[in-house]
Amino acid sequence: MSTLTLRTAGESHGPALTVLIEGFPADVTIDLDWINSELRRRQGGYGRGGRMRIERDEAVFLAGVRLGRTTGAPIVIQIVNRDSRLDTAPPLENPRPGHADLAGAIKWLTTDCRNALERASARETAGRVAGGALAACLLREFGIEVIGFVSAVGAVQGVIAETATTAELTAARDANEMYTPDAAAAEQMIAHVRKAKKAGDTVGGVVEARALGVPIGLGSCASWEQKLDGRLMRAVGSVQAIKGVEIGLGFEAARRPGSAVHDAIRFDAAQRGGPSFGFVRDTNRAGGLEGGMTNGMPVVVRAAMKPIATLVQGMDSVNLTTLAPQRSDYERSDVCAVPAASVVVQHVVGFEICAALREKFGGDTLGEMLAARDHYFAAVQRLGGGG
Ligand code: EPS
Repeated sequence: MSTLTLRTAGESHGPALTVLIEGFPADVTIDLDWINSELRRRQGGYGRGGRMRIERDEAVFLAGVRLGRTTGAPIVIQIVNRDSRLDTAPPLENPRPGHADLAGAIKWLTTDCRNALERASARETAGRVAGGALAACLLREFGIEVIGFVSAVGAVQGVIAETATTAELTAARDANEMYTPDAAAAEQMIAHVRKAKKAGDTVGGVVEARALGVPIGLGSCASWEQKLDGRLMRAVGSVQAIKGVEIGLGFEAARRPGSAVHDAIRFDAAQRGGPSFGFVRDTNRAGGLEGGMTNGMPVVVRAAMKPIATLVQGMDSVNLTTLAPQRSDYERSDVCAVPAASVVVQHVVGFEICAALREKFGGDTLGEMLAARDHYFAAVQRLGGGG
């Protein structure tokens, strides 16, 4: 079966997070050091709170891997929580506006928001990063690279060249604590977070993921649920605190005429062997997706993250037992988790592209997938004038 799926389980302060991945092919070499370095990157970034000084996230493969390679069986990854104290964590009865507290407590018929907040916590994203980093080990075999970075924090907007290579973006991004390739903006972003922290407030921002080397034809226009743009938006929109997702120009496309939105097509024989098969665009306003399918250009997805819901200063709320007005509860939290979100969005985008790659090229093993890819590439070369 080639349907790639990822499920997670685990509470923020439970014993561990668990990830179950099914539909992953055999014979993919696991780059465990790199997976763990991505987990560490997710823990970092300027604006994180005390929890990240406690945790040392590491992926432990409990199933589906033997001698460093996948076996084709379901894969289980565990990430142990050091701050494991679920049964002694205090109840929370004054829901934080913006968190899952109120809706979760009502939904599960309790006045204690603890169960909902434990599962809704962004700690869950460690599991999605582990799964996405595993998927990246497969994407690499196809020459596909996904990078994530911060493009804005609050009103501070970074300027990031559309034509930069992943190596350039990675080097610039990793040179500052804001995970943004724009060094000058990073300093202003850090100052903005520092100011919010002093005020007992929190800040959000915008993150971007770019996938390079993705060939034309992943996803489908045949059926709405197979459309890759919709699947990417669902995956990214489900990341904790994300309130907006756009592909390519996104909302800006609505303001422009068609001639300033669509990406003209030209043929360049020198690029025939590449992901565009020579059907080149000089702009990428579509963000690499047309009709629910990849078009050979980089896939570009941006996400808006709202500020963290836990405010030191609190907000007006209501006690769920007394129904009297109360300031919302304060739990130890982050002031800004936008850098962490850039790592998460990078990996959920990578995972969805990997799922689309599995659907297109199928097979039980990496070798069969690569053979199907070669067959597809050769068949495309036979189209049109090259036939
Ligand atoms: C979170 C609250 C904080 C964050 C947490 C998300 O955790 P704690 O309540 O233990 O201080 O640090 O994020 C993570 C633990 C993580 O791994 O990203 C929340 O309420 O969502």
